[in-house]
Amino acid sequence: MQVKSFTASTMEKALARVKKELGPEAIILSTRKVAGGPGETWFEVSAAREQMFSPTEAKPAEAGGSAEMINELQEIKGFLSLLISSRDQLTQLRANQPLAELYHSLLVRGLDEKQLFILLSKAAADLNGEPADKARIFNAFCKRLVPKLSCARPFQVVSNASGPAVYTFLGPTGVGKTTTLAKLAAHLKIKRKIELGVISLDTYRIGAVEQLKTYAQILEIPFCVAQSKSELRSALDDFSHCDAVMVDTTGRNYLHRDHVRHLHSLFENARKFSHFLVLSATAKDEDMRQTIVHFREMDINSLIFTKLDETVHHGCIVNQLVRFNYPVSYLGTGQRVPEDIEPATQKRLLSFLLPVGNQAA
Ligand SMILES: Nc1nc2c(ncn2[C@@H]2O[C@H](COP(=O)(O)OP(=O)(O)O)[C@@H](O)[C@H]2O)c(=O)[nH]1
Ligand SMILES: [Mg+2]
Repeated sequence: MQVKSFTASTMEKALARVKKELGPEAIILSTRKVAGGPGETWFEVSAAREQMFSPTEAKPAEAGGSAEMINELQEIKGFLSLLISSRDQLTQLRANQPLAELYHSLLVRGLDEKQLFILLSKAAADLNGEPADKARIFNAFCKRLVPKLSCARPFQVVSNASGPAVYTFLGPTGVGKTTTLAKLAAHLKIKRKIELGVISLDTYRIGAVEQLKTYAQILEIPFCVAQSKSELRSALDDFSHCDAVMVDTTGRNYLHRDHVRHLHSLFENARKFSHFLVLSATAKDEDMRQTIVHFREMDINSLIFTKLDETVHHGCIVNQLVRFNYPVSYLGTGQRVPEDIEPATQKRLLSFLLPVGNQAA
């Protein structure tokens, strides 16, 4: 990244110099008025552009290093545009140095800039004239956040008092629904000795049932496939002696609301289901938000976030909890079945705000 400042007698002239020297791709970092000669005002523009080289131009011996540098540059570029897009908030925060520093450090953990700004401003106001150092503001911020980080314990009591409890695993394709179901089924069957049944609801006839069938066989849990609403009903009847039934679904692109509606229709007018909405921590914040919005028409028991091991920034999990009123029940932390899953706790969720390496395990 090359950063340069340009000064000229008018803003237009300064910008024209930026364009001439750094090219049309230049990113404007800041503009300000500066004192020129006596009684004169000049304009200064700081701008940046990426260095002009590409991986294909690099010599073979340098290729590895260059690719790494390009990655870093891309990260810096992304961060700079993030800073620029949130400059209105920053102007307000800049006056308060510790607040501004906290804002930056939480922003890079993936927290939503607007929510962050609101919560931090409230936290600063909570201090009521106490010295506003970083630790105190962070404490007040956490106090504001904690009530929004609720955790669910869906399997605390599992009994067949009024028929089996039915748990469904819903969510986009590839997030880890089947794997999570298998992890939890293993836990319930082996540690809790709960009598289980597993149904694979494959209404799109994708045929992705082998994976779950194998897990069910290993765990010696009765398994069946249902391909329609009526088949689901009769499968549930077959498992009426169980304490709990777990229903896997074939994921779809739930950015389309119609796909959620179709899924919803399969569970309507039937018994009470506990729906888990499974989401991957690696998904983009906005896509996750949109998916949850579409699922609001269903009665979601709790959210499950998977693939925490595949990303270092978990802020987008916190964002969904601040935005929506859903509790989290489990966090998936790897591919191993059944080990890589843990019940969500407030402590663990709060640790997502700390620098990587200081997070609770
Ligand atoms: N790294 C990691 N991979 C996971 C996790 N959960 C699931 N996976 C992997 O994600 C892929 C898709 O999982 P699957 O359960 O088939 O997703 P589904 O399409 O939602 O049922 C598989 O390769 C899983 O091993 C997790 O917590 N961490
Ligand atoms: Mg699956």
